[in-house]
Amino acid sequence: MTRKVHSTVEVRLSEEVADALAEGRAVVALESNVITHGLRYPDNAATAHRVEDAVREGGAVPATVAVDDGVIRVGMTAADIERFASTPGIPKVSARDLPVALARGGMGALTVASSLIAADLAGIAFFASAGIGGVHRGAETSMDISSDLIQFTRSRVAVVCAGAKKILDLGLTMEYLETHSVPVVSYRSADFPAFYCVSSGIPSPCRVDDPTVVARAVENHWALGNHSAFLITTPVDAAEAVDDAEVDRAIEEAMVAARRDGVRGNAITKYLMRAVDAATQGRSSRANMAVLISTARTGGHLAAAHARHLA
Ligand code: PSU
Ligand code: MN
Repeated sequence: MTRKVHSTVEVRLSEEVADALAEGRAVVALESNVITHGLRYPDNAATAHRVEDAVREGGAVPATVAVDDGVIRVGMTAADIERFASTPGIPKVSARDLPVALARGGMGALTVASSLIAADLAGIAFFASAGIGGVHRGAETSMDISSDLIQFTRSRVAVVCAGAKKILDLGLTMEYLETHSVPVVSYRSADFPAFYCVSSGIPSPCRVDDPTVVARAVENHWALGNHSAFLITTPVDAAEAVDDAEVDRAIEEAMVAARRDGVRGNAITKYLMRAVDAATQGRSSRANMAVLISTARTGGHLAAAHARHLA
């Protein structure tokens, strides 16, 4: 099924996603940058499938989003996922890169920010990913703030995540979200999580345990006229988490190496993640896979509660 939006941008929904949306069933959008720039092949392909299965277990239809052949694809086949996972050099496409990526044609991997644009255009209310971008450590001199945060102020999508990676400055990330009135609700947990660590050490501004209350709150946010995201956090299972101190040390070392190698801009996230993975002998990658799957399951469960609320 094909839909044209704003006359020049084509948003192509898979039949399953189009049917689910038409019938008011729950759909959860999923990013593709984590496939191409997060994990390595073949772990990335296997994880992308397990993430889709987890959304289904939660009670929703998964919709992985990507740029393919100059159109925004919403909902991908197993063959599409395999192609994205195994093709080297697919560009990372964040919000500002999207117009040129679509004009050029070819493949593009969508970040959280550009995935929210795709979800909003397709009419999908929920998105799940393990770790959002945020304010980087040292942002007071580098000015590096992920456009994920800016997009949260523009897209009407509920974002389910395990907080943000510890490679970021999580305190400043929370301040940014507060300044821009992006609600942050922690589902069945007290702290703002830190991706593959259960807690960032920062208490969440708000804990909610009832999925119906989450669903109502999301709708209230939009009913109040906000054209912005609603953040819901869910932490990694303690058994899958990595040790805080070990990750912190690895990050400090990776940041020194990044400065030495002159890495900055949109390449820094992947560089730091890979360095932390090497320093933890692959433990952070395994935790990364676990947290992607658990977040997707909770995303499916909350999207289903939201669809029931609207029914
Ligand atoms: N979180 C991860 N791994 C990732 C990313 C986030 O655990 O690869 C990606 C997401 O696609 C996110 C992007 O949207 O990094 C943010 O990049 P930047 O900081 O350049 O905006
Ligand atoms: Mn950046």
